[in-house]
Amino acid sequence: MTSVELRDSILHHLKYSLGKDAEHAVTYDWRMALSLAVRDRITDPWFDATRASYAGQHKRVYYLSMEFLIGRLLQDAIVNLGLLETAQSAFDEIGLPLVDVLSNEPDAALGNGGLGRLAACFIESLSSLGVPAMGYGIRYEHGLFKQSFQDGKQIEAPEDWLQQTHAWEFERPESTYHIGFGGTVTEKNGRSIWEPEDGLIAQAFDTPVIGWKGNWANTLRLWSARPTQIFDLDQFNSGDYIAASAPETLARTISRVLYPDDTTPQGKELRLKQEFFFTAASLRDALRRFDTEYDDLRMLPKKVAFQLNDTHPAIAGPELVRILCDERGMKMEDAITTARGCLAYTNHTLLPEALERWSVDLMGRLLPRHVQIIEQIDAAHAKEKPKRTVTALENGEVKMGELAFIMGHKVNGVSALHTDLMKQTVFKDLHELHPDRIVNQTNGVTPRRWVLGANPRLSGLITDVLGDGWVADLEQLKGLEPHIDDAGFLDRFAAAKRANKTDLVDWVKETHDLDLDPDAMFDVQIKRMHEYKRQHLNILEAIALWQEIRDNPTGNWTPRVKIFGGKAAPGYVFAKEIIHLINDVAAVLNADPVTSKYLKVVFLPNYNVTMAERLIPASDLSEQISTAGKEASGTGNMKFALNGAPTIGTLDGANVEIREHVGAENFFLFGMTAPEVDERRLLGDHAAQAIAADPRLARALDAVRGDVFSTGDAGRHAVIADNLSTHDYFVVCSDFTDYWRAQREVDAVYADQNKWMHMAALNTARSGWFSSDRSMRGYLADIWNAGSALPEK
Ligand code: CR1
Repeated sequence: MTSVELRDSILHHLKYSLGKDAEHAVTYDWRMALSLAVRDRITDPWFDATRASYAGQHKRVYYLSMEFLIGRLLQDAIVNLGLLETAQSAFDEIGLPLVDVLSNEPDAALGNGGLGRLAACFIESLSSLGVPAMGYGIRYEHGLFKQSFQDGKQIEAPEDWLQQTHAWEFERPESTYHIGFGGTVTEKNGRSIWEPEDGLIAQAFDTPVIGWKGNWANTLRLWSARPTQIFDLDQFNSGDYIAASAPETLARTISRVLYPDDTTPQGKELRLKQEFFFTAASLRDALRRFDTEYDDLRMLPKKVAFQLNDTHPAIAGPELVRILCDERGMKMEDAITTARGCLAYTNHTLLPEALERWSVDLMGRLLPRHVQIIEQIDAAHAKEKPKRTVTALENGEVKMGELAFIMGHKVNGVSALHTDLMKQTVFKDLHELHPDRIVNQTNGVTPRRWVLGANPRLSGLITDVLGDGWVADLEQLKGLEPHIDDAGFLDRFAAAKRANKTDLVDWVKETHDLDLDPDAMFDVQIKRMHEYKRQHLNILEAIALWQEIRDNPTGNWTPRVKIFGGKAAPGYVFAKEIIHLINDVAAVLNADPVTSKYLKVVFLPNYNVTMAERLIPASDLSEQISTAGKEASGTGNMKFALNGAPTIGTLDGANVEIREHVGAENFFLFGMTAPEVDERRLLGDHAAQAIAADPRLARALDAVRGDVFSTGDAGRHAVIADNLSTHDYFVVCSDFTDYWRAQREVDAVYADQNKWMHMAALNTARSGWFSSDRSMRGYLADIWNAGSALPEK
């Protein structure tokens, strides 16, 4: 496509799809017109892919996920279609900067963090690999909340990304399913029949996901909830307008927000309903597609793979069994075996509070037949493993992790360490019963978005040296290694980083009116706020460093900016306290005339995918400092390494593998290992011991406890100081001293820019293994037994 053709297509859409005259068009109109013009280019490959999937009778992969953190889609589509330069010239002619048009797009915030972003990377990789696949999820009207700060505290407001027309989706009014809740189960001729009492409609919205070079496109199908009866006219006519629209309001609630606060019984019920709603609709949809091609249900495991992204869709097990048995007449045992042949489960966390459990009371009320089926699944499992079995139903609760494990033919962890810990802890007993079921698939990230799209400067350098084959085969980055010492390579590498940092400095100035020095080290921790991720360890180190600089202001300090970003769950009080502390510390440090040239702290509000794309290419240091054993994998850690930011981190999650790949000498390791953490916790007073042994730590904690950072409201942050100096479950204090040591090592290396850039470039060259293409190949081979439908090259 030439830039003239693209320009004409844009102008055509501006006029005929948006009804705007170019003279009066605002940025929004241009962005929509460009999106529609680009979408037109996706439609043919998308149709071709669908036809090829049917024609080749390929096995289909269905990725069921509560979250798809897709972010902006326009630039991604343009990059994958190879239209970046074309779009650039088209807008040069139109007379508008393309960046302004691209940044007009709202972030689709249909996810919380890593789990949702992983789903988005996987769907893109499946398209790039040409695998017939589909993502299934919920079309949340308001995704994750919008975060802002007031007096340093987190304020939550509803996200409104769907206020504007979503340019990428196709509404499918004909693709609807009735989803039932409640009611009774009756027996007729030996078959159980569930007659739900309430119900609602799941309606599909499709977004095409185009792969690299536009060779293949898959669909992300998101379900929106609608009432069965839109409106009660009798009530309206009698004047009760609110009651008249109650059914609609109630139904819409299901697809309104991501993770409603489930600290209340209503919140819990809503969440379980959401999970069943999208899972049931997705299974029915996949079976409908199967029925158009095959008539023998026993073929199902050969032709269909359902991947459960965490336990949220784990109800798929009993629901698929119910459909096969109650509706299609299969024998219960065959139904269980067939369902298991299709299902596999990815575990993303060992944190007990995140492993879902539902009370049998609640589940029985909403899904009475499913509780019966879960009992039968347990019974069949006990028959299979009579000596010593494990059940999903226990003490009046349904344990969704166990259910997903028992109903999956494969269960995977998301990093080597996490998978090992799964075997030793949460699924120890089940693993002993089924030693072949657990496999590892280390996470990955898509190079199209996270290197090519987000970091054009670095990408340009890589392509100059290697050609563009690396984009679809990221391990080719290894080819950079012999060039690192070539004349000019490191200079160009450093210049790209420096220019990315300058862009960030300009943006921070413009949006937050803060002055940052691009020569300072940009030390970045961006991720959800959680005690196990230990943003408080990071800020404690900042406090200690500030105190030390004040003691010795003429010392040889390496200038640093600590940048934070991340949202705290609305009900997670302590995580919000940490945000408050970081903001208060930032206010004091940034206003200090003596120290602020060496140390600043910035907390950027409303961290999201777009902000990550801005920050990661401009980062020098990647903070991956979780308590060992707690971070299942991490994926941000991979993005930083790829973009040439060495890690300071613990031996946790995929950090372990990153360190193996980039080399121990290019990774700043600190802290206890997972077994050491467990052992340390056995000492009742581990925090007190650590504080007694390290005066720096004691002094920093005193500052937190006192009124140094409390602007007149003394004791404001005492909760944090008290927590850390008493039970300190996440062993912040016990890791502090070693963290401090590692940070000073970082300072020393950074002060030698040549050494630093060498290390940074090696991080890029050696991180190619962390592509989500590699992860997807692993799932295809070890879990799905499926493959690409594209002809071999
Ligand atoms: C983990 O915390 C991992 C992602 C994706 C998260 C993180 O370490 O990288 O999953 N888990 O695998 C999660 O969100 C509900 O659990």
